[in-house]
Amino acid sequence: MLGSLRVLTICLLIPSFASAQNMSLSTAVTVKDLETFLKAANERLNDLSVKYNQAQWVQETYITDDTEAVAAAMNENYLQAISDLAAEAKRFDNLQASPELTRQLKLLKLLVAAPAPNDPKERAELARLGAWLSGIYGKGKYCPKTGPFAGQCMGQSEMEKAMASTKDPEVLLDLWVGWRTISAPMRQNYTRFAELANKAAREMGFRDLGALWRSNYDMTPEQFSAELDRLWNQVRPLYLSLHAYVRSQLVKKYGAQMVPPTGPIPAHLLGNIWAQDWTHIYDLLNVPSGSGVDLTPILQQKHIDDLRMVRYGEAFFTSLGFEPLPKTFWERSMFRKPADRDVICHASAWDVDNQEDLRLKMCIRINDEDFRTIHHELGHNFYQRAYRHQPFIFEESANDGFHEAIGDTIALSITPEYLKQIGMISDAPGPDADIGLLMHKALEKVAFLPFGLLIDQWRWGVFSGQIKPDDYNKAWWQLREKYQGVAAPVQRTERDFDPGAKYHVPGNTPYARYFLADILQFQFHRGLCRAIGYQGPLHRCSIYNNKVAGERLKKMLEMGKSQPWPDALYALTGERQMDASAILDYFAPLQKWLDEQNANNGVKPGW
Ligand code: X8Z
Ligand code: ZN
Repeated sequence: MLGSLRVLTICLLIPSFASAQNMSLSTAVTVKDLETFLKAANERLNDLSVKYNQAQWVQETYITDDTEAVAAAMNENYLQAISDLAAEAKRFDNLQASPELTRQLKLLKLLVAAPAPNDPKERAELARLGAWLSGIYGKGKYCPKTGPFAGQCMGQSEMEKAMASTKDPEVLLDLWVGWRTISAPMRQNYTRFAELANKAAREMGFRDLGALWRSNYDMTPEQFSAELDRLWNQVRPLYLSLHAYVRSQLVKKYGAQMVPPTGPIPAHLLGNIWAQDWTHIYDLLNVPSGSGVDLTPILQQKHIDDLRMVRYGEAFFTSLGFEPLPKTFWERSMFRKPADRDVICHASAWDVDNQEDLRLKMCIRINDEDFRTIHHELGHNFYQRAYRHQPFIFEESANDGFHEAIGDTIALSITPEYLKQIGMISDAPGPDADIGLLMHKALEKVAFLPFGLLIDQWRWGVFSGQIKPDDYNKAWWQLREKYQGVAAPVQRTERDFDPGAKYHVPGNTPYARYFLADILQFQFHRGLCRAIGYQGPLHRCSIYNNKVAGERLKKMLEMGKSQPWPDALYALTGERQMDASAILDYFAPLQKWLDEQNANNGVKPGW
């Protein structure tokens, strides 16, 4: 395969003495040439990506210097192939071909989140730094010296559990500061990593790496930025209502000294290391009803283990008409945190051979949150399998927000009625529980929105040079305050590197996808509920067991990235625009309630 590509490259040579006519003859490329090129490119990339997936799987489930080196080497090969192919593809720039072929050519350059520089030394350095950053995060542990967790050394998974379990502000502060000691050492290598990936993006013709990331949405990078602003402005009033109410209740709990009644909320008090999901402070919020169904005690009482939790997730998909997961999924996945080695606990879904070798990697805890996260991850796996017949370049979601939204769409169907149907509970709470139910969901989904947005606002600033290394942390906290209305509980300096305490920064995973997914999942949910003729409130709709919904979903998933995303969105919802009106519809009763509470308590939204 490499040989045939080299032959194609040779065709590029234009003899300097060629006449105009000869030139057009010798450089003329045909649609047939393009087809041959793309076929070979898809095969080569598929082959190298499988090798990289295998090495990366081993690295992430067994972090050592050696597995890091092997993963870096495989990544380097894959990156090199993309750079070579992107360069070769230039010969087809002026060729008129079908939209499908032209799209593959365009997407070829956008396949990776960190392209490789042309210089082989720099390429190797970039791959090494990428593996090092991912490894240092996975190995990162904080060992409190005092308090209830003294004597334990905690990685991401234990930290999440600890932050969710205590309301003691001193303990929370210690954990919050402690977790950020793992990221300070990343600063220098992250700076270099960003520099190299940026250089490569420029060599490929993009303004910077951020522009490359924003070019993957079937519109210009500028249009995409504007699109995000539009969506954010649609949901911002809902976020402000929630923020104001939560802050007023935290003032009651912790006092106005600690929580400024009109200012940003201290980031360590929201029940989560990054303040991105606030569900764990539900019981501080004085909501008149319970939170709907909390699965944590139910799973524990019923002795449902990690494997069975995954089986429940699979059963939802099969109820829609999807094939069960392959046998190898159950043999090769990692469901449990191994006791004897460092692994990356942050959950992820894999398709190692880009066909059937689906896997889940997760340190499952037996609780409500992980029950939902399992559905999130399986959404990736069922998507991956649905588009496996596409050429490699199209083996992706319509845009990256779609990939993140599928499992969450399914999880929106985990309604009390569904839980009753599968025997998890005996009675579904009635409409008087709705505010509690919606509040619980809003603490997950609405609280997340500005967080989903700001991570890449920061990275785009870093990549464009607008945010200089000397201001990394300062700019980070400015964005945290601007979008989320949260503040660092203690002074931070440029010796810290707080963005690195979030997996996706050292892992170099673009993050705008999660913001989009947060909007899209409600749009998908509304579309599917309409398609099955459901007419009640959206938060009580479940598509469980509905083959009509399953068929709709499958149709979109099978398209992969072969069509512009508005076409995929249309296939599922009949709509062509990403639209936050569905998330607003879903939470409308809660927003009304929040606004009443805020008005009655004299609480003004904003900070
Ligand atoms: O990273 C994830 C998934 C894997 S794609 C577990 N999520 C984001 C996060 O944890 O920060 C899901 C929600 C947002
Ligand atoms: Zn995901």
